[in-house]
Amino acid sequence: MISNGHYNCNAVKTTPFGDQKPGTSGLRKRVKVFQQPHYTENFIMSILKAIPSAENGISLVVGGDGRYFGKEAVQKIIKIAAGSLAVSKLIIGKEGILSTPAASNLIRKHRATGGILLTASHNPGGPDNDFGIKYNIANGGPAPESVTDAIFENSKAITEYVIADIPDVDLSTVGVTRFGPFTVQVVDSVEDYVVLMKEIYDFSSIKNFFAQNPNFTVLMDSMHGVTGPYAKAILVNELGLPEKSVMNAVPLEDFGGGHPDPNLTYAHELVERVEKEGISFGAASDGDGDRNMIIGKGVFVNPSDSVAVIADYADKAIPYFKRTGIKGLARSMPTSMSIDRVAKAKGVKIYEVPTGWKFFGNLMDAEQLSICGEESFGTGSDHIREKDGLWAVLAWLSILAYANTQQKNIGLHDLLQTHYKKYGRNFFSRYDYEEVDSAAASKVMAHLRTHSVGQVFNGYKIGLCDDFEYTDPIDHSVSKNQGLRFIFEDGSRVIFRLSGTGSQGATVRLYVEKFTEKADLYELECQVGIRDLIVAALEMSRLQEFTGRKEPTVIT
Ligand code: VG1
Ligand code: CO
Repeated sequence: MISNGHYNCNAVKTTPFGDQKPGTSGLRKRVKVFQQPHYTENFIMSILKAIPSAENGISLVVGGDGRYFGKEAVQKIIKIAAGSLAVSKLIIGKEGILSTPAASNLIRKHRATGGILLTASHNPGGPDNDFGIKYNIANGGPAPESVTDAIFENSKAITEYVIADIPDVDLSTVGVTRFGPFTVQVVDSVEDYVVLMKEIYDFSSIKNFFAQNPNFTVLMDSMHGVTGPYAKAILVNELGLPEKSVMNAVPLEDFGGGHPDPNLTYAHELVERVEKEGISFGAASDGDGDRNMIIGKGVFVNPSDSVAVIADYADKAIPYFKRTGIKGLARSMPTSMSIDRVAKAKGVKIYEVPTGWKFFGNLMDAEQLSICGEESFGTGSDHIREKDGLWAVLAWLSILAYANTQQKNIGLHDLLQTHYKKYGRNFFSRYDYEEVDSAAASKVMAHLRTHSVGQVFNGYKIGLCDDFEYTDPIDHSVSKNQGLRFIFEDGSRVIFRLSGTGSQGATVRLYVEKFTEKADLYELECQVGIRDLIVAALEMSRLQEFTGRKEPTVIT
């Protein structure tokens, strides 16, 4: 037993679990795995050990999406942080709740050393589902691979962790609790985030737009994830929309049994209501509030198009970008090249990074990147270092407000069609094959690696193929094996990746993209537009034969 004169600390002997390797975005496992004796403690200790000591002590923001096991994990973090004697302060969201973007904002605002985010994002929650722990660094963004590798190495060598003998901290009231030199500050989860959004957007112009278009209806589905209170504060309290504009607004530990992933499959309740009630603007966000989906009656905004349209309008429709200008644009490799055309027209640089938001952070810190996105319903900017679901919703509302000052009655469908007319259309679709047998998934990838330039599949001739590799232009770190990429001679692309966020078996992601400038294809249903490319992809991967799957789990 050790004492710092204020409380006792107990060293607990432990042994490593070999599987604590963070994936695309933190460590995600079944709750039951995290509930094993020492499992969560080992990982928290491994994170703390990877943080360099700070002169005035380490300060960390802590919070999560409210999923099952979150509150227990917060209390464990408090005790291990106090026990480390290196951490001087924790800033924790009330009830342990913080959306991922709100946590990113708090880290930056408080100039904290970093943050621990308790979320498995879009993965289902509850005792039989997933939990997750992610470490973010001082810029507010997910830790880069150098840090997650260090955490993994620590977890493989751990022999003990130290836990302070202090009582549980009351997370239900905002305030400060001191244990000698160690402070726990519980903060309002929503307040600072609303302030940030008001700095970025002109709320009064959005309100004006609503006032002048009384038939314009909004429905936001928080999917019982973390954004309910944030969406209410912004859409209802600030922008004056009726209370009923936010559905599934109460965060639940198991997301009401749903899969809190805002896509056409899992957000079907929203999709059905938008169609039935003729809603003009529908939106959904995921468990931790960093993803977004934008739809309207009869229209789905593909995330790759979404970031391109936002980038196109940002410096006209959004005060933040009127001030900062557009420094550069970026997308993850599988995301369609729609935004590349906007970058070209604007004369700014476009960056192509691997999948995962952590790859955008350095470019933003170096002031070379303003707006970026991923095809996986992630859109964001350099206002924080995470993707941001409600930010995207407000971006689209701002663009609609602006477009309607130029011409009357412009809706989502008009904005997309105008975009296609100006830039052409990138058909894009992603097929997910979830919980596939891991060995079968490896066979698919191995078979794909045997292909080479010049081979033809369903009429598509391979012009370039590689395993995507990225060298960070700022710190020159190299990330290898980021997805198998086939670019055909007509510029169409087919990409295969294994997911790094699943917790069971393997998830194979197949991405296809095809560009057209034929105006008669701008209204075409996307799946029809890419059908022949899907045939090529299935043929070249022999995916159906190896995995036994005839259909994907989710099509976006
Ligand atoms: C997926 C997405 C990726 C996203 C990541 C985290 O990763 O494809 O684009 O950044 O999830 O999103 P993977 O490795 O499963 O393809 V979130 O909202 O779950 O933090
Ligand atoms: Co998320």
